[in-house]
Amino acid sequence: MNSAIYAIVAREILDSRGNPTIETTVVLNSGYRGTAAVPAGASRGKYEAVELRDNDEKRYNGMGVLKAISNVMNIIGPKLRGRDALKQQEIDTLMLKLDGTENKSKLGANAILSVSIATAIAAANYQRMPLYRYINAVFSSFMQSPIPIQRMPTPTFNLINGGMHGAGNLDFQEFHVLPASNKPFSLALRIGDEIYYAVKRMLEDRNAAHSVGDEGGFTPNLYTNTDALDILIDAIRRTPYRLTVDVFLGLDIAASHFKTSRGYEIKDRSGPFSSKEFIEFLKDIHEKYRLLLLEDPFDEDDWQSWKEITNLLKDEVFIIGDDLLATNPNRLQKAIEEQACSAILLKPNQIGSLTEFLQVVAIAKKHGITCITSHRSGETNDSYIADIAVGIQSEYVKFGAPARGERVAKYNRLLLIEQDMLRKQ
Ligand code: 2PG
Ligand code: MG
Repeated sequence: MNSAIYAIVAREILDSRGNPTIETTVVLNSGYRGTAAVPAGASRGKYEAVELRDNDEKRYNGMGVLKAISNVMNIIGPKLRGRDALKQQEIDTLMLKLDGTENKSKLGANAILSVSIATAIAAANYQRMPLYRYINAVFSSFMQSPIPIQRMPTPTFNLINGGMHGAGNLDFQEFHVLPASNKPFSLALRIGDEIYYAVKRMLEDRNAAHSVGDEGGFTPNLYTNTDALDILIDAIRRTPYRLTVDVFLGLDIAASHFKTSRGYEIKDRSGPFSSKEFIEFLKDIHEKYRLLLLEDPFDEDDWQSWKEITNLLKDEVFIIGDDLLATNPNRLQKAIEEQACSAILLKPNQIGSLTEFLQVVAIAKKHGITCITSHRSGETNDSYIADIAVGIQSEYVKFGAPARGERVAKYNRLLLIEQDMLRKQ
Protein backbone atom coordinates (compact mmCIF):
# COMPACT_ATOMS: atom_id res chain seq x y z
CA MET A 1 0.00 0.00 0.00
CA ASN A 2 1.55 3.27 -1.12
CA SER A 3 0.00 5.34 1.68
CA ALA A 4 1.31 2.98 4.40
CA ILE A 5 3.86 4.25 6.91
CA TYR A 6 7.36 3.07 6.08
CA ALA A 7 9.44 4.83 8.74
CA ILE A 8 9.20 7.36 11.55
CA VAL A 9 12.22 9.40 12.62
CA ALA A 10 12.35 11.99 15.42
CA ARG A 11 14.97 14.54 16.37
CA GLU A 12 15.67 17.19 18.99
CA ILE A 13 15.53 20.75 17.66
CA LEU A 14 15.36 24.16 19.38
CA ASP A 15 12.29 26.32 19.79
CA SER A 16 12.09 30.13 19.72
CA ARG A 17 13.17 30.36 23.38
CA GLY A 18 16.18 28.13 22.74
CA ASN A 19 14.62 25.16 24.51
CA PRO A 20 14.70 21.70 22.93
CA THR A 21 11.57 20.34 21.33
CA ILE A 22 10.67 17.35 19.21
CA GLU A 23 10.42 17.28 15.43
CA THR A 24 9.25 14.10 13.72
CA THR A 25 9.22 12.90 10.11
CA VAL A 26 6.80 10.25 8.89
CA VAL A 27 7.84 8.58 5.59
CA LEU A 28 5.32 6.61 3.51
CA ASN A 29 6.00 3.63 1.22
CA SER A 30 5.44 5.92 -1.75
CA GLY A 31 8.27 8.20 -0.57
CA TYR A 32 5.89 11.01 0.40
CA ARG A 33 6.68 12.38 3.82
CA GLY A 34 5.54 14.84 6.47
CA THR A 35 7.53 16.64 9.17
CA ALA A 36 6.08 18.40 12.22
CA ALA A 37 7.58 20.18 15.24
CA VAL A 38 5.78 20.64 18.55
CA PRO A 39 5.64 24.04 20.30
CA ALA A 40 5.80 24.61 24.08
CA GLY A 41 3.93 26.87 26.48
CA ALA A 42 5.40 28.85 29.38
CA SER A 43 2.13 29.70 31.09
CA ARG A 44 0.79 26.18 30.93
CA GLY A 45 -2.54 25.21 32.43
CA LYS A 46 -2.51 22.43 34.98
CA TYR A 47 -5.06 20.38 32.99
CA GLU A 48 -2.90 20.11 29.86
CA ALA A 49 -1.58 16.75 28.65
CA VAL A 50 1.98 16.01 29.81
CA GLU A 51 4.91 17.42 27.87
CA LEU A 52 7.63 14.85 28.47
CA ARG A 53 11.00 16.38 29.41
CA ASP A 54 14.17 14.50 30.37
CA ASN A 55 14.73 16.45 33.62
CA ASP A 56 18.44 15.71 33.24
CA GLU A 57 19.98 18.89 34.65
CA LYS A 58 23.25 18.21 32.81
CA ARG A 59 21.56 18.66 29.41
CA TYR A 60 19.73 21.82 28.33
CA ASN A 61 18.84 22.68 31.95
CA GLY A 62 16.70 19.57 32.22
CA MET A 63 14.62 20.57 29.17
CA GLY A 64 15.87 17.86 26.78
CA VAL A 65 13.34 15.65 24.97
CA LEU A 66 15.42 12.53 24.33
CA LYS A 67 12.92 10.32 26.19
CA ALA A 68 10.08 11.56 23.97
CA ILE A 69 12.26 10.91 20.92
CA SER A 70 13.10 7.41 22.11
CA ASN A 71 9.36 6.77 22.62
CA VAL A 72 8.71 7.77 19.01
CA MET A 73 11.60 5.77 17.57
CA ASN A 74 11.35 2.63 19.71
CA ILE A 75 7.71 2.33 20.80
CA ILE A 76 5.42 4.26 18.43
CA GLY A 77 7.40 3.83 15.19
CA PRO A 78 7.54 0.00 15.12
CA LYS A 79 3.81 -0.21 15.96
CA LEU A 80 2.72 2.22 13.25
CA ARG A 81 4.88 0.77 10.48
CA GLY A 82 2.64 -0.59 7.71
CA ARG A 83 -0.42 1.37 8.92
CA ASP A 84 -2.34 3.51 6.46
CA ALA A 85 -1.46 7.20 6.99
CA LEU A 86 -4.82 8.18 5.50
CA LYS A 87 -6.54 6.68 8.56
CA GLN A 88 -5.75 9.47 11.00
CA GLN A 89 -8.19 8.34 13.64
CA GLU A 90 -6.86 4.77 13.67
CA ILE A 91 -3.27 5.98 13.93
CA ASP A 92 -4.08 8.31 16.82
CA THR A 93 -6.21 5.73 18.64
CA LEU A 94 -3.36 3.26 18.43
CA MET A 95 -0.96 5.75 20.00
CA LEU A 96 -3.45 6.53 22.77
CA LYS A 97 -3.70 2.81 23.52
CA LEU A 98 0.06 2.44 23.55
CA ASP A 99 0.26 5.29 26.03
CA GLY A 100 -2.64 4.08 28.14
CA THR A 101 -2.71 7.02 30.57
CA GLU A 102 -5.30 9.77 31.07
CA ASN A 103 -2.83 12.60 30.34
CA LYS A 104 -0.24 10.99 28.02
CA SER A 105 2.32 10.89 30.80
CA LYS A 106 3.85 7.61 29.57
CA LEU A 107 4.83 8.46 26.00
CA GLY A 108 4.44 12.25 26.25
CA ALA A 109 1.90 14.47 24.48
CA ASN A 110 4.82 16.05 22.60
CA ALA A 111 5.91 12.64 21.24
CA ILE A 112 2.37 11.61 20.24
CA LEU A 113 1.41 14.96 18.70
CA SER A 114 4.56 15.15 16.59
CA VAL A 115 3.71 11.77 15.00
CA SER A 116 0.02 12.62 14.69
CA ILE A 117 0.60 15.89 12.78
CA ALA A 118 3.50 14.53 10.71
CA THR A 119 1.20 11.67 9.64
CA ALA A 120 -1.47 14.16 8.51
CA ILE A 121 1.12 16.18 6.57
CA ALA A 122 2.46 13.01 4.90
CA ALA A 123 -1.12 11.99 4.01
CA ALA A 124 -1.88 15.44 2.56
CA ASN A 125 1.33 15.34 0.51
CA TYR A 126 0.49 11.83 -0.68
CA GLN A 127 -2.89 13.12 -1.89
CA ARG A 128 -1.21 16.23 -3.34
CA MET A 129 -3.56 18.39 -1.31
CA PRO A 130 -2.67 21.55 0.57
CA LEU A 131 -2.64 20.69 4.28
CA TYR A 132 -5.56 22.99 5.11
CA ARG A 133 -7.77 21.16 2.61
CA TYR A 134 -6.74 17.76 3.96
CA ILE A 135 -7.42 18.86 7.56
CA ASN A 136 -10.77 20.19 6.38
CA ALA A 137 -11.63 16.81 4.85
CA VAL A 138 -10.71 14.94 8.06
CA PHE A 139 -12.62 17.47 10.15
CA SER A 140 -15.69 17.25 7.90
CA SER A 141 -15.76 13.50 8.46
CA PHE A 142 -15.76 14.15 12.22
CA MET A 143 -18.63 16.58 11.86
CA GLN A 144 -20.43 14.08 9.60
CA SER A 145 -21.12 16.83 7.11
CA PRO A 146 -18.89 18.90 4.85
CA ILE A 147 -17.55 22.10 6.42
CA PRO A 148 -17.11 24.44 3.44
CA ILE A 149 -13.95 26.55 3.43
CA GLN A 150 -15.46 30.00 3.08
CA ARG A 151 -13.42 32.42 5.11
CA MET A 152 -10.02 33.24 6.47
CA PRO A 153 -9.66 33.54 10.24
CA THR A 154 -9.33 37.00 11.81
CA PRO A 155 -5.92 37.51 13.45
CA THR A 156 -5.61 38.90 16.96
CA PHE A 157 -2.20 40.50 17.54
CA ASN A 158 -0.44 40.34 20.89
CA LEU A 159 1.33 43.74 20.76
CA ILE A 160 2.35 44.08 24.41
CA ASN A 161 3.67 41.07 26.33
CA GLY A 162 3.41 40.86 30.11
CA GLY A 163 3.09 38.11 32.69
CA MET A 164 5.33 35.10 32.10
CA HIS A 165 6.15 36.24 28.54
CA GLY A 166 7.46 39.72 29.26
CA ALA A 167 10.48 41.22 30.94
CA GLY A 168 8.42 44.13 32.24
CA ASN A 169 6.27 44.48 35.29
CA LEU A 170 2.84 43.84 33.76
CA ASP A 171 0.71 41.16 35.42
CA PHE A 172 -1.65 40.60 32.53
CA GLN A 173 -0.02 38.38 29.94
CA GLU A 174 -1.20 39.72 26.59
CA PHE A 175 -2.55 43.02 25.28
CA HIS A 176 -4.17 42.54 21.90
CA VAL A 177 -5.33 44.59 18.96
CA LEU A 178 -7.56 42.84 16.45
CA PRO A 179 -8.90 44.13 13.17
CA ALA A 180 -12.63 43.89 12.46
CA SER A 181 -13.64 40.51 11.01
CA ASN A 182 -14.87 42.02 7.75
CA LYS A 183 -11.31 42.88 6.62
CA PRO A 184 -9.60 40.52 4.17
CA PHE A 185 -6.76 38.68 5.93
CA SER A 186 -3.98 40.48 4.06
CA LEU A 187 -5.43 43.86 5.06
CA ALA A 188 -5.91 42.69 8.65
CA LEU A 189 -2.23 41.72 8.75
CA ARG A 190 -1.19 45.11 7.39
CA ILE A 191 -3.34 46.89 9.98
CA GLY A 192 -1.81 44.83 12.79
CA ASP A 193 1.67 45.54 11.51
CA GLU A 194 1.13 49.30 11.14
CA ILE A 195 -0.25 49.52 14.67
CA TYR A 196 2.69 47.43 15.93
CA TYR A 197 5.03 50.08 14.52
CA ALA A 198 2.89 52.88 15.96
CA VAL A 199 3.27 51.26 19.41
CA LYS A 200 7.03 51.09 18.89
CA ARG A 201 7.23 54.79 17.98
CA MET A 202 5.14 55.72 21.02
CA LEU A 203 7.40 53.79 23.35
CA GLU A 204 10.46 55.40 21.75
CA ASP A 205 8.93 58.86 22.22
CA ARG A 206 8.37 58.11 25.90
CA ASN A 207 11.86 56.72 26.30
CA ALA A 208 10.29 53.46 27.46
CA ALA A 209 12.02 50.16 26.73
CA HIS A 210 10.83 48.70 23.47
CA SER A 211 12.52 45.32 23.54
CA VAL A 212 10.21 42.44 22.75
CA GLY A 213 8.91 39.45 24.71
CA ASP A 214 8.42 35.79 23.86
CA GLU A 215 5.67 36.42 21.34
CA GLY A 216 7.21 39.44 19.63
CA GLY A 217 5.13 42.09 21.45
CA PHE A 218 6.83 44.92 23.34
CA THR A 219 7.61 44.57 27.05
CA PRO A 220 7.61 48.08 28.52
CA ASN A 221 7.78 48.86 32.23
CA LEU A 222 4.53 50.62 33.08
CA TYR A 223 2.81 51.61 36.31
CA THR A 224 -0.40 49.67 35.84
CA ASN A 225 -1.84 47.05 33.51
CA THR A 226 -4.32 49.48 32.05
CA ASP A 227 -1.45 51.81 31.06
CA ALA A 228 -0.69 49.20 28.38
CA LEU A 229 -4.23 49.55 27.03
CA ASP A 230 -3.84 53.35 26.98
CA ILE A 231 -0.65 52.93 24.96
CA LEU A 232 -2.47 50.74 22.45
CA ILE A 233 -5.25 53.34 22.13
CA ASP A 234 -2.77 56.19 21.64
CA ALA A 235 -0.92 54.12 19.07
CA ILE A 236 -4.14 53.38 17.17
CA ARG A 237 -4.84 57.14 17.12
CA ARG A 238 -1.58 57.64 15.25
CA THR A 239 -2.88 55.43 12.43
CA PRO A 240 -5.90 55.86 10.13
CA TYR A 241 -7.74 53.05 11.91
CA ARG A 242 -10.69 53.73 14.21
CA LEU A 243 -11.08 51.94 17.53
CA THR A 244 -14.29 49.86 17.76
CA VAL A 245 -14.86 50.30 14.02
CA ASP A 246 -11.71 49.06 12.26
CA VAL A 247 -9.93 47.57 15.27
CA PHE A 248 -10.74 46.25 18.74
CA LEU A 249 -8.87 45.50 21.95
CA GLY A 250 -8.44 42.19 23.72
CA LEU A 251 -6.69 40.80 26.80
CA ASP A 252 -5.29 37.48 27.91
CA ILE A 253 -5.29 37.97 31.66
CA ALA A 254 -3.79 34.47 32.30
CA ALA A 255 -5.15 34.87 35.82
CA SER A 256 -4.17 31.38 37.03
CA HIS A 257 -0.60 32.66 37.08
CA PHE A 258 -1.14 35.41 39.65
CA LYS A 259 -3.84 33.77 41.74
CA THR A 260 -2.51 32.94 45.19
CA SER A 261 -4.21 31.58 48.30
CA ARG A 262 -4.90 35.24 49.19
CA GLY A 263 -6.71 36.04 45.94
CA TYR A 264 -5.83 37.75 42.66
CA GLU A 265 -2.65 39.71 43.31
CA ILE A 266 -1.68 42.40 40.82
CA LYS A 267 0.23 45.59 41.17
CA ASP A 268 -2.70 47.83 40.27
CA ARG A 269 -3.71 47.45 43.90
CA SER A 270 -1.73 47.00 47.09
CA GLY A 271 -3.76 44.07 48.46
CA PRO A 272 -5.21 41.00 46.77
CA PHE A 273 -8.59 41.11 45.02
CA SER A 274 -11.26 38.63 46.09
CA SER A 275 -13.02 36.90 43.17
CA LYS A 276 -15.95 39.28 43.54
CA GLU A 277 -13.69 42.34 43.52
CA PHE A 278 -11.79 41.04 40.53
CA ILE A 279 -15.03 40.64 38.58
CA GLU A 280 -15.83 44.28 39.32
CA PHE A 281 -12.32 45.33 38.35
CA LEU A 282 -12.55 43.54 34.99
CA LYS A 283 -16.04 44.90 34.41
CA ASP A 284 -14.73 48.43 34.92
CA ILE A 285 -11.89 47.77 32.48
CA HIS A 286 -14.41 46.58 29.92
CA GLU A 287 -16.61 49.61 30.45
CA LYS A 288 -13.68 51.91 29.85
CA TYR A 289 -11.91 50.08 27.02
CA ARG A 290 -14.72 48.16 25.27
CA LEU A 291 -12.85 44.86 24.96
CA LEU A 292 -13.80 42.31 22.32
CA LEU A 293 -11.75 39.39 23.65
CA LEU A 294 -11.18 38.47 27.30
CA GLU A 295 -9.14 35.32 27.84
CA ASP A 296 -8.58 33.51 31.14
CA PRO A 297 -10.03 36.28 33.33
CA PHE A 298 -9.99 33.88 36.32
CA ASP A 299 -8.06 30.95 37.67
CA GLU A 300 -8.65 27.59 35.97
CA ASP A 301 -10.51 26.28 39.06
CA ASP A 302 -12.57 29.38 39.84
CA TRP A 303 -15.65 28.13 37.95
CA GLN A 304 -18.09 30.34 39.83
CA SER A 305 -16.37 33.56 38.73
CA TRP A 306 -16.19 32.32 35.14
CA LYS A 307 -19.94 31.75 35.18
CA GLU A 308 -20.60 35.19 36.63
CA ILE A 309 -18.44 37.09 34.16
CA THR A 310 -19.84 35.14 31.21
CA ASN A 311 -23.34 35.89 32.37
CA LEU A 312 -22.47 39.59 32.73
CA LEU A 313 -20.48 40.20 29.54
CA LYS A 314 -21.15 37.46 26.98
CA ASP A 315 -23.23 39.71 24.71
CA GLU A 316 -20.34 42.16 24.32
CA VAL A 317 -17.10 40.22 24.84
CA PHE A 318 -15.86 36.76 23.89
CA ILE A 319 -14.99 35.11 27.20
CA ILE A 320 -12.24 32.70 26.16
CA GLY A 321 -11.21 29.59 28.07
CA ASP A 322 -7.54 28.67 27.67
CA ASP A 323 -6.11 27.28 30.94
CA LEU A 324 -9.74 26.70 31.98
CA LEU A 325 -10.44 24.29 29.10
CA ALA A 326 -6.95 23.06 28.13
CA THR A 327 -8.44 21.92 24.76
CA ASN A 328 -9.95 19.04 26.73
CA PRO A 329 -13.35 17.57 25.72
CA ASN A 330 -14.50 16.92 29.30
CA ARG A 331 -13.65 20.40 30.50
CA LEU A 332 -15.28 21.93 27.42
CA GLN A 333 -18.47 19.89 28.05
CA LYS A 334 -18.53 21.09 31.65
CA ALA A 335 -18.03 24.71 30.56
CA ILE A 336 -20.87 24.40 28.06
CA GLU A 337 -23.22 22.93 30.67
CA GLU A 338 -22.31 25.60 33.22
CA GLN A 339 -22.12 28.43 30.67
CA ALA A 340 -18.69 29.29 31.99
CA CYS A 341 -17.32 30.83 28.76
CA SER A 342 -18.35 31.64 25.20
CA ALA A 343 -15.13 30.88 23.27
CA ILE A 344 -12.30 28.37 23.34
CA LEU A 345 -8.58 28.77 22.75
CA LEU A 346 -7.51 25.76 20.71
CA LYS A 347 -3.96 24.45 21.12
CA PRO A 348 -3.16 21.00 19.69
CA ASN A 349 -0.41 20.31 22.21
CA GLN A 350 -2.72 20.88 25.19
CA ILE A 351 -4.54 17.67 24.25
CA GLY A 352 -1.82 15.87 22.27
CA SER A 353 -3.29 14.34 19.08
CA LEU A 354 -4.97 15.66 15.95
CA THR A 355 -7.98 13.36 16.36
CA GLU A 356 -8.76 14.49 19.90
CA PHE A 357 -8.16 18.09 18.87
CA LEU A 358 -10.71 17.81 16.06
CA GLN A 359 -13.15 16.15 18.45
CA VAL A 360 -12.89 19.14 20.78
CA VAL A 361 -13.43 21.52 17.84
CA ALA A 362 -16.50 19.50 16.81
CA ILE A 363 -18.01 19.87 20.30
CA ALA A 364 -17.29 23.62 20.25
CA LYS A 365 -18.86 24.11 16.82
CA LYS A 366 -21.96 22.11 17.70
CA HIS A 367 -22.57 24.33 20.72
CA GLY A 368 -21.85 27.69 19.12
CA ILE A 369 -18.58 28.20 21.02
CA THR A 370 -16.31 30.58 19.09
CA CYS A 371 -12.93 29.11 18.09
CA ILE A 372 -9.56 30.85 18.42
CA THR A 373 -6.72 28.66 17.13
CA SER A 374 -3.50 29.45 18.94
CA HIS A 375 0.27 29.11 18.82
CA ARG A 376 2.32 28.62 22.01
CA SER A 377 4.79 31.11 23.44
CA GLY A 378 7.66 28.75 22.55
CA GLU A 379 7.32 28.12 18.81
CA THR A 380 9.22 26.84 15.79
CA ASN A 381 9.06 28.04 12.21
CA ASP A 382 6.56 25.30 11.47
CA SER A 383 3.28 26.71 10.18
CA TYR A 384 0.83 23.78 10.23
CA ILE A 385 -1.20 25.57 12.89
CA ALA A 386 -2.25 28.06 10.18
CA ASP A 387 -3.53 25.20 8.01
CA ILE A 388 -5.37 23.72 10.97
CA ALA A 389 -7.05 27.07 11.66
CA VAL A 390 -8.32 27.38 8.09
CA GLY A 391 -9.19 23.69 7.84
CA ILE A 392 -11.50 23.86 10.86
CA GLN A 393 -12.78 27.31 9.83
CA SER A 394 -11.68 28.87 13.11
CA GLU A 395 -13.13 32.36 13.56
CA TYR A 396 -9.88 33.78 14.98
CA VAL A 397 -6.18 32.96 15.14
CA LYS A 398 -3.76 34.00 17.85
CA PHE A 399 -0.19 33.83 16.52
CA GLY A 400 1.51 36.64 18.48
CA ALA A 401 2.84 39.96 17.21
CA PRO A 402 3.43 40.42 13.46
CA ALA A 403 7.18 40.11 14.12
CA ARG A 404 9.81 37.41 14.82
CA GLY A 405 10.37 34.54 12.43
CA GLU A 406 8.38 31.88 14.26
CA ARG A 407 5.32 34.20 14.48
CA VAL A 408 5.40 35.54 10.92
CA ALA A 409 5.86 31.99 9.55
CA LYS A 410 2.20 31.44 10.49
CA TYR A 411 0.96 34.80 9.16
CA ASN A 412 2.88 34.31 5.91
CA ARG A 413 1.38 30.85 5.51
CA LEU A 414 -2.08 32.41 5.90
CA LEU A 415 -1.22 34.91 3.13
CA LEU A 416 -0.42 32.00 0.82
CA ILE A 417 -3.63 30.17 1.79
CA GLU A 418 -5.67 33.34 1.22
CA GLN A 419 -4.22 33.67 -2.28
CA ASP A 420 -4.85 29.98 -2.96
CA MET A 421 -8.48 30.35 -1.84
CA LEU A 422 -9.06 33.42 -3.99
CA ARG A 423 -7.69 31.59 -7.04
CA LYS A 424 -10.07 28.68 -6.45
CA GLN A 425 -13.19 30.85 -6.10
C1 2PG B 1 -1.54 31.59 26.18
C2 2PG B 1 -0.33 31.04 25.47
C3 2PG B 1 -0.14 31.51 24.06
P1 2PG B 1 1.69 29.82 26.57
O1 2PG B 1 -1.57 31.68 27.42
O2 2PG B 1 -2.55 31.87 25.56
O3 2PG B 1 -0.12 32.90 23.91
O4 2PG B 1 0.82 31.15 26.23
O5 2PG B 1 1.98 29.16 25.26
O6 2PG B 1 2.90 30.30 27.30
O7 2PG B 1 0.81 28.97 27.43
MG1 MG C 1 -3.80 32.13 27.36
